[in-house]
Amino acid sequence: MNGAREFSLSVSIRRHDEIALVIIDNPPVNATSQAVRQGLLDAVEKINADPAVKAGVIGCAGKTFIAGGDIREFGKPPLLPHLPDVLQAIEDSGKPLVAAIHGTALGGGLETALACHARVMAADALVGLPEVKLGLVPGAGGTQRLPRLVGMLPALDLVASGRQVKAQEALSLGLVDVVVSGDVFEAARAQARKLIGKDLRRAGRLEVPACDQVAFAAARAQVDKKARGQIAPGVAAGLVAAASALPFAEGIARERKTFFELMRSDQSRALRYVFAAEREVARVARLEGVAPRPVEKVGVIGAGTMGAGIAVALVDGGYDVRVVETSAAAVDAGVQRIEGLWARPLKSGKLTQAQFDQKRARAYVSADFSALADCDLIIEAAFEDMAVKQDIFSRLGALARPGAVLATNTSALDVNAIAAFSGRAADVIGLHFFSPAHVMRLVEVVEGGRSSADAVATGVAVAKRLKKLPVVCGVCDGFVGNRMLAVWRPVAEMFLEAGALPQDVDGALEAYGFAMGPFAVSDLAGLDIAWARRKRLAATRDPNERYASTVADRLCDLGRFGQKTGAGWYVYPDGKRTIDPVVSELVEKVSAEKGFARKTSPAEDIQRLVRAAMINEGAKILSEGIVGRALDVDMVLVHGYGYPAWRGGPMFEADAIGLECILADIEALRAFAGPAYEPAALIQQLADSGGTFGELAPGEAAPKNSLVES
Ligand code: T1G
Repeated sequence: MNGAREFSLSVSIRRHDEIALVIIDNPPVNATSQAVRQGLLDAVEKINADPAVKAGVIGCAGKTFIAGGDIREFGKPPLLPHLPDVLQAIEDSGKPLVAAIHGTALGGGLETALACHARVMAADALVGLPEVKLGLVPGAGGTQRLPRLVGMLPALDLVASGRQVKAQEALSLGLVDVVVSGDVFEAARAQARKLIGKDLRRAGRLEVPACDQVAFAAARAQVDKKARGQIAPGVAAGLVAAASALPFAEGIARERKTFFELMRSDQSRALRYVFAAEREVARVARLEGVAPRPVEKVGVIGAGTMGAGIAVALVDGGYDVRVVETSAAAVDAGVQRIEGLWARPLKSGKLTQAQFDQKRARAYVSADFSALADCDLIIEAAFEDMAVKQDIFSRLGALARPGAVLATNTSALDVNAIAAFSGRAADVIGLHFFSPAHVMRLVEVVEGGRSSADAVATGVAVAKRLKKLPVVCGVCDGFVGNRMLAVWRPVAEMFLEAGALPQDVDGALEAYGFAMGPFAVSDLAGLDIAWARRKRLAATRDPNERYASTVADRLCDLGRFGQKTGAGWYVYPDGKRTIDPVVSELVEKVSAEKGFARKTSPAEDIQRLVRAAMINEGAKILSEGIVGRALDVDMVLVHGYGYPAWRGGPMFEADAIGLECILADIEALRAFAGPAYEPAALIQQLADSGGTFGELAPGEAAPKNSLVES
């Protein structure tokens, strides 16, 4: 090495004394692309070849340490040098190499650090092996080096969950050696200096610490249970188990083989699609270049469950919030609800008392509507009743400052009608949050027929600042998510009348990977809400158009509104979901009344037809121009309705299965559920032309002059 500085494409070496500083600079997240791998390998060779250098520090430029393998290279033929070989060279280096971790060291990034001889971590950094979240396992030694450093049980937890670990936990696990709040590079240099001339600790050559086999088996069983159909966590657990059974080199070989097998799996393809879609969803072509309006102060109307959750999300996102209620009593209840949402993190220590007080001070709750006058954005989360909305939006039209964006959180009412009440429809959008609003990431940003582009862009920008996933959609009954639910939920109920029981349908969909089946969800949400909606719609809808929820109506007649009344589709002794023979009898009675000869349906039929109903409605939503891209539909279902992410979402899955097959499923659905389930023309067209939903250009499926097309 000559001089103080040498460069490869993305890796440079800087040297002032006997410690060489290896800096990776590969924006945006310093992924281990081919140039980085080659640069690292060259750096290790140079450090070992230069007698003036005694040790090295490996760190990164920019906001983060290496965030992992380069996802853009996944699925393509791997280019030399392979990361495991580079890391082996790091571990085998005759001179000490120390990782200087700031930002996030994830996947291949943490594996690089594990191959170093010591790790220094910034106090606010995070480390983890999130590969299972991409349907993969660590592929560069993570499953073999980690157990040797931290022990079998902690390694199993980290590898199978993919969770990120904070500095203090990493230190106490022995995952890192030093945590610093100051300059991480300086601390790493000091650590490297200490190691000069010492016996180096090489993770791959350590013994795996002994582990209680019974506890390990129990932890593995827990991993399988939690995975609900996802392959990678169980496979990752198996690799950790192999670490104690096989020599290091054999463990590494097995890990690598498994990594490539999973890379080719449908589940990994789906999860990588979801990763990309989560980042793509907020980029809407027609909003490109449209500046959002500046927002600092946000008003929230209503401090019920939704309003309180929205207020907390806004404060957490750094906004000043004014919440208005209608009476002193409602203000008190609202304050309690808002404080209640911060109570748990306060109790667990995630939030200090000072942080709690600060947050609390940023949410001003009052019964004074005029407190909204200087807000930049006002989100109405009041009762779902058009007369209530009319009153609020006509008052807002007069009160809100010019240029303020007015948003409704309605989930069921017409945003265009609500906008009209304000007299300034260009300022009005929908911001449909999902409950609990401070937790759920999905937000449907509803673009009314007269919404201005910058009002919509403002909704997107605010949602992004809240770290949420904004899906821009047009106005229709239920927008994307609830509209699809309104179509597939009745199919679930039809299976009851045909011969299944609630636990059969829930069991089939939970086995499919949904977090909860529809009847369990309905017990959680309360049966009364949908009941009220059915009664409201019954007046205007053709009763034959879709299935009327007879069993659900009977349960409501009995006052069984779900968990809050202790009984609904199930009963809940000690809070545990339990089958109720009363419900079974009721279901059988309704079948008999309607003249159905009950016969059980295989779980596969339930899964196939429910999925067909979703895909069919998703296609209609696309071809009406309610959303521009199939990924918009998928993000709503995955993030708002528990569709298993490892299946990618209904539209992605439809493409993966093949639209010919899906069309046949929809025909079977129509035969089962009636003419309301007419196949969408778009699916037929795509099946005929060999196209897919994923290949459609944004807005391509929509009619000319629709919102998404323009
Ligand atoms: N490869 C390529 N690009 C990546 C990337 C990666 N690993 N991670 C992020 N990006 C892009 C992302 O698409 C976006 O680009 C931009 O960086 C900013 O990301 C052998 C092979 C690091 C915590 O799973 O968790 O290692 O969309 O918007 O909120 O075992 O990105 O703007 O064009 O998310 O600040 C394991 C995935 C890989 C980490 C930053 N690693 N990334 O979050 O910004 S598997 C991961 C993240 C592996 C080895 C195997 C987050 C982040 P664009 P962002 P952020």
